[in-house]
Amino acid sequence: MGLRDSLMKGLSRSREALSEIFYMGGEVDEEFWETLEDTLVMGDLGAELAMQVSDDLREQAARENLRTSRQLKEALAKRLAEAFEPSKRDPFRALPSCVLFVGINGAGKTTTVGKLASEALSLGIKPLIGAADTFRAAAIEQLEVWGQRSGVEVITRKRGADPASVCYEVIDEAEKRGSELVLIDTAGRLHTSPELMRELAKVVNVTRKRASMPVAVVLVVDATTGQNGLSQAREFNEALDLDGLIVTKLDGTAKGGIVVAISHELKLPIWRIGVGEGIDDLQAFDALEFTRALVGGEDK
Ligand SMILES: Nc1nc2c(ncn2[C@@H]2O[C@H](COP(=O)(O)OP(=O)(O)O)[C@@H](O)[C@H]2O)c(=O)[nH]1
Ligand SMILES: [Mg+2]
Repeated sequence: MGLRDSLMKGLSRSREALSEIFYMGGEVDEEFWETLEDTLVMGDLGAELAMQVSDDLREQAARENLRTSRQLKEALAKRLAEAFEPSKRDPFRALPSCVLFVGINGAGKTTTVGKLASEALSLGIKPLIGAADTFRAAAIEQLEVWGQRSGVEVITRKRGADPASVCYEVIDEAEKRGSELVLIDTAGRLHTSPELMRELAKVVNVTRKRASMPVAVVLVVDATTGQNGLSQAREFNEALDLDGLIVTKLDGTAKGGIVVAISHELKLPIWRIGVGEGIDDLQAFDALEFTRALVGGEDK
C-alpha cells in the first residue's frame, strides 16, 4: 500500500462523517454550514477552531463562488492545513540530535523509537537507543526486541535504575562512537500525576544540560484517545516544554481531527505519524496530505 493510500484508509472513519455532509443533496445552504460546524466539533477539532474554520470557509465560498463538493472539500482541506504549526526543524534529520520520547502508557513510544531507528538506518544515519524506561523489566526487553528488529544497539541499565543516569550514559556512548541520533524511550506516566511529571522533568533537564547536541522532547499521543489526547498534551507541555509531537494509531480512528486541535492549540509541529504496528508504519507528516485524507478531496 502506498504512503497516501494507507493514510486514506486509516482516516476513513474520520472522513465518513465529513463526506456525508458534502453529499446531503448538494445544496450549500444555512443547514450545510451548521452541519459542517457540528461535524468539525464532533470530529474533535474543538469548538473554537471548528467555528473559525467553518466561518472562514463560508466567507471564502461566497467570495469565490465555490459550489461543488469538490471545490468545498479542497478549500476545507487547505484551511485545516493552515491550522497546523509548521515544523522548523526535523530532529530526526537535523543532526546531531537527541530526542526524548514521553507520553502516557500505551501511547506507542517504544514502537515509535523502533520505527525511527529503522528509518534512520535506512537513511545512513547512525542511531543509538537509550532505554530510560527502567520502571518495568518488560519495557527494557520490548525495546531490546525493537533494537534487534531495526539493527540498532540499545543502551540499558537494570530495572529500577535512575532514568536520568541512563540518559547520561547513552549520550556519553553516542559521543564516544560518533552516533548522530540518540533516541531515548522513557517510562509512560499519567499526565495527571504531579509527582511522576516532576520526575520526568528532572530527566529532561538533566538530558538538556548534559547533551552537547540539541535535545528535542517529543510527546507521543495516541490519536484514538481523542479529547484526552489534548489534555495529555497540555499537561506534558506545561511540565516539560515540549518541542513536537508524534501521533500514533491513525490507522482506523474516527478522531483524526484531534491532530489538528493539538498542533494548533499548543503550537507544536507534528514530526511523524504512526499508521500501524509494523516497523515501516511511520510516515513523515504533510499537513495538506493529511487534511485531504481527512476531508476526502478526490474520492468522488
Ligand atoms: N494500530 C497501531 N498500533 C500502534 C501504533 N503505534 C503503536 N501501536 C501499538 O500500541 C501498543 C502500545 O505501544 P508501545 O510502543 O508499547 O507504547 P508505550 O507504552 O508508549 O511504549 C502496542 O501494541 C503497539 O503495537 C500505530 O501507529 N498503530
Ligand atoms: Mg514503552
